[in-house]
Amino acid sequence: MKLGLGLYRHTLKREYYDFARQAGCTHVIAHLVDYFHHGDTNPRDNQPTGDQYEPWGVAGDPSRLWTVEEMKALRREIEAAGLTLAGIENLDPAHWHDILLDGPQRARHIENVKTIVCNMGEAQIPVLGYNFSLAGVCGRVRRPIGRGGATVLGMDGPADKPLPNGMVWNMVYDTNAPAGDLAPVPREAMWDRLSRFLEEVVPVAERAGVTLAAHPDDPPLPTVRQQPRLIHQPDMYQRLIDAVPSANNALEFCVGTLAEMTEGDIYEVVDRYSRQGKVCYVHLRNVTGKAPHYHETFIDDGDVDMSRVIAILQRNRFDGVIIPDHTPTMSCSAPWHSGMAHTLGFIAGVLATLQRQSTADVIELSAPSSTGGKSSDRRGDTYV
Ligand SMILES: [Mn+2]
Repeated sequence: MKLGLGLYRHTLKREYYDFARQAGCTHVIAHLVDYFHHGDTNPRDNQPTGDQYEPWGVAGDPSRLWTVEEMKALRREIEAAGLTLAGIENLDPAHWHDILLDGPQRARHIENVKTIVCNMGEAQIPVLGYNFSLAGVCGRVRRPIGRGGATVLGMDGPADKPLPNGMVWNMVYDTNAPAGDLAPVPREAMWDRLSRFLEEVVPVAERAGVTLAAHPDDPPLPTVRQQPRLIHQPDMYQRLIDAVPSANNALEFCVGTLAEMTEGDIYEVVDRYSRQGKVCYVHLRNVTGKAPHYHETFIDDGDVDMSRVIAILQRNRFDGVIIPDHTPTMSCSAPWHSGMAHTLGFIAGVLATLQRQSTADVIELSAPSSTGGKSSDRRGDTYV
């Protein structure tokens, strides 16, 4: 397992790379979408927040796709700082909104995504994280209710205000959209959109050497803003995987979102998907409660035993990157950095402990056993 840090577009610079290395990271996941563009309710010193129904910001230039040259330059500058660029997280709504909406520009937007995937392959960036969601990450509120009065994000109940025209995935893609709201999309129609997307793009990703990694719907509710969510219970990830079986169709495995879901046991869920080899990379975040009544917590302070989650991933030979997802902000002059450093330190500590245990196991297993040797069965088939 590798320790990484996710960096937003405006933080893709040397100062942040050095911070990542100092905290023990070897890898970076880069966001190229600028979620904060014209985002008046979305300050740049934290994860993208917005207000409960306010969008993060305005999407990018629809005619300007990420080029091979800029992605190569990014990979090289990250490598020059001593890190590896493990992947790019999220597509810009400007480039693919009509795939989500099944709109008139769908064919062009499919070509956009294929081009981006091919460009990534040429730039030797192996992973594209995405989130196939109409409402996106929205409906959350901020409260100073974390440990020590830390400000955290969460939900106080459903978020059903309809999605206005011109907005998708919590960003505005058309500032001149006519007044009105998007009519609710039938759930199966949305699944059909996802299946068609995968059928068309996965073969291109295979040839390009790029893995598509799907984030579950965060927050995970059957509907948000009256639009269906596809991955709002743990079992639904399997439908996505089975839609187009391929090593390049995998998961951006968000433990916090999965833990917010009302069904399933988070440890069994981690075991089930990592055992299949479908976990491409991991977002690690702790929470307390279940959607739509939950809030984010410090990594060591929520409902989930994160050391157990990491131990299950290790036992199933997960060898990808773990990044902190979101954290509460801390009361100091660098609220985002301190939250991240705290989480990274926790993960690094668990990884070091597991490494020490596995080394001890090897020593123990190679020594003559006086008890007839049941030690190789010690880990058994359970996910505990
Ligand atoms: Mn996540």
